[in-house]
Amino acid sequence: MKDLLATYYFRPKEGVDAAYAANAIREEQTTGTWTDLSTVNEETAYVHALDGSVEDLVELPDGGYLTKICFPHEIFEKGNIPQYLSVIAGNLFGLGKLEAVRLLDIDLPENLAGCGPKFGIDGIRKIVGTEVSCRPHIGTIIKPKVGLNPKDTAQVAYEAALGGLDLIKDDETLTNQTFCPLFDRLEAVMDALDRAKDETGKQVLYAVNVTTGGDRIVELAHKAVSAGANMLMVDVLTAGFSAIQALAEAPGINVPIHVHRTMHGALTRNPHHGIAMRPIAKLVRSSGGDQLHTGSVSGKMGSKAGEVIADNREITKPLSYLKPVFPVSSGGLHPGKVAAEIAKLGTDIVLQAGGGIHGHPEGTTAGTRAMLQAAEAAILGIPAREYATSHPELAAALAKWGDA
Ligand code: CAP
Ligand code: MG
Repeated sequence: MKDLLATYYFRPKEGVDAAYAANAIREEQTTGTWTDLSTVNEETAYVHALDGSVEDLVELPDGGYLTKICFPHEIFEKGNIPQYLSVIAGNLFGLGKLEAVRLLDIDLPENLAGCGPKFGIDGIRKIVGTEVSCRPHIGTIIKPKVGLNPKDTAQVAYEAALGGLDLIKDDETLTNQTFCPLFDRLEAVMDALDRAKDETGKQVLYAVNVTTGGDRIVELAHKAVSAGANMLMVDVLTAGFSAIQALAEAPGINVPIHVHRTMHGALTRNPHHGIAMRPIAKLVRSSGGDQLHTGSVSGKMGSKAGEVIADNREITKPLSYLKPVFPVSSGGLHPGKVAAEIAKLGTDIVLQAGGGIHGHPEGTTAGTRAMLQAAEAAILGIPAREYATSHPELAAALAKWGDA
């Protein structure tokens, strides 16, 4: 199918017929408005090619409705994701006849898809050298999330790398503030990772947060790569999908893109209204994000396990035209939660811990080791408490945070 099928949940206002409401969504998002138009007549009847259609309407036990709307592919400007969103996720959220409406999913056809990730899971694993071990990547967010200067940030990165992890990243609110200028930080962290590599032999990724205005992000990313960055990070919802797309398509930016989703709760959290994570995740894959925060099953952020599992399946499922995205499980994780994450999400996952590493009683290196030990235990099928009897770093983490 060349057209785009969008699935919505909606609740009509009292007294509004459900079929009328579903059609009102279709009309508002395609060729119509609230009344008939003199500009649509026999001579301009060709515009009806863009009318789209309501394909399905099902009443749900909670009194809401599920509907699928088919948008003709010609209504989209290929590759223009802001325009896609104005069609599938635009005015409809404010329609007065609706109590609530939520975009649940999209079937984005190949002819409308973007270039996709340059690296994907296999490409990232290759850089780090984990392609044969079949374990999750272990990552950390440097904490405190803001405030450290470049020298101290690099020291934390060095200590984390000594523990053997795969990924270090900036937090979503750290960009290029005066207390920690981006290029000073990048240079110091990459130097620290080189020193750690001399000791461990292992290449660690550092996702430097290049989130900035649309007129500056590509230039900033180019400069970051020239200065030695081996991964870039973007806050997709604050910067926009175009930011990812611009970086993924820019010649010369040959490093993976880590995608954070800060602000997503404003869209995803209300189960009846807004935009579910699924379409956001699919658009990130299409735009070229290599790894993406999709939520955890046991962490602090209130994600729903079933949705995280299904979203991860969608962004990792094989497609001939888009590489799979590495799903990132993060937010309140610590070694005691690793077994639950692996049991539900598998091993093709990035498990990130900020507080759960830098809050370890013996410091960052021990915290990193404890996360890796917890992953080893889970993969071997050994309970963390049992594994901890011969792994002191894991024992100290479990003593502080427990194993649930
Ligand atoms: C995790 C994190 C991430 C959250 C965001 C934080 O840190 O860096 O931003 O994971 O949620 O600041 O909370 P901790 P999500 O490990 O210290 O909790 O991944 O669900 O988008
Ligand atoms: Mg964060």
